[in-house]
Amino acid sequence: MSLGSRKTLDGGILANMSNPTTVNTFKSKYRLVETLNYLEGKYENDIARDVREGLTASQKYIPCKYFYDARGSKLFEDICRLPEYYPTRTEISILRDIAHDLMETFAHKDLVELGSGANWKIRILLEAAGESNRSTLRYIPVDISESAVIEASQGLLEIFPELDVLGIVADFTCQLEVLPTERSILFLFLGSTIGNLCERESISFLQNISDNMKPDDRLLIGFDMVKPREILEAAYDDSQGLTSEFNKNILNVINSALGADFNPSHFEHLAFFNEEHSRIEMHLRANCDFAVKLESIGMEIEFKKGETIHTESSRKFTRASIEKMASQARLSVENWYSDPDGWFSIVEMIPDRRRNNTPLP
Ligand code: AVJ
Repeated sequence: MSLGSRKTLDGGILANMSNPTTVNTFKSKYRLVETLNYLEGKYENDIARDVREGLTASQKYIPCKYFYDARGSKLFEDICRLPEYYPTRTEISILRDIAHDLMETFAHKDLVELGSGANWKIRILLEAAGESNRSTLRYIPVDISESAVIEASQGLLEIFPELDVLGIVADFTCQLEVLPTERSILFLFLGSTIGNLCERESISFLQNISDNMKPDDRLLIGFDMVKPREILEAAYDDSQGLTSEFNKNILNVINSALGADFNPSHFEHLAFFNEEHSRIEMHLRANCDFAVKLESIGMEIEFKKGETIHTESSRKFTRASIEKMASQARLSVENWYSDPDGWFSIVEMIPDRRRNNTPLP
């Protein structure tokens, strides 16, 4: 183990926690802008382990974080503009409503966006902050996609040259320790990205944030709410086939990361609402029998016609399920914002110090 490396909860080794690579440095009008990559080296390890585990399970699966290479991040942006994909525009309409109140006194603090992706949402908040607040705050986008972090930062600095940006390329589910803590933080976890974590993972993730929050810190989370099945399923199986392309792109990511020979045309896109687990599931279903070689992990995996790879779960929430999760994670709900139809919610949470870390019965 090299200096500064540590073991993660899941037994992996993080070699770069104190040694990020600076991947991009450029000058805005006022400042030097840096992007730090904490994933380098770790990503290759993780994807090999995750794919080996996922493709040998009885229900084959691939973790959905591997959707987001440069092409996958772009495809997701295109999905966000689809008429069927309501979450993004609904969340943005809520953000527009609350941006002013949220940002008018936001100065000398850090805005940490977990799973930042494109810069559409943060632009709304930064605009509402006004130039004088904007020149004292710092924006810290955290994303697994290096291209998304760099492009979003550069785009923002063109509009707001006075802004201080620190880009971080990291896996926010297990690398929260890399975040600076000197100043008060408003954490943003938008887009219902939390829906990608299963119940257990989301509780321990939120608990981890809660335990590390300082008294003045705040957390805003976006949740996609339960609604009629037809609306949910159309959002994940659009008529232009973009979601299908996005889903199949995960195979290209694995082909290039692990020297695999997946043929995406051997799979069909499948998306359905699993009511029991209150989640949309996306799968890739084999349309014939074949085998796939994964060169760099020395494996060959057989597929039978009709068999699926589970590529994503996207949980849908109710007010009750959110409140339950918050209390299990030692967070208390401070404010609740929704659109008129109740299709999406943005919830403000703070650590629940009263509970004093005693587990619930
Ligand atoms: C980025 C995880 C919020 O679950 O709605 C969109 C990803 N998958 N279409 C979602 C996604 C298929 C999206 N999240």
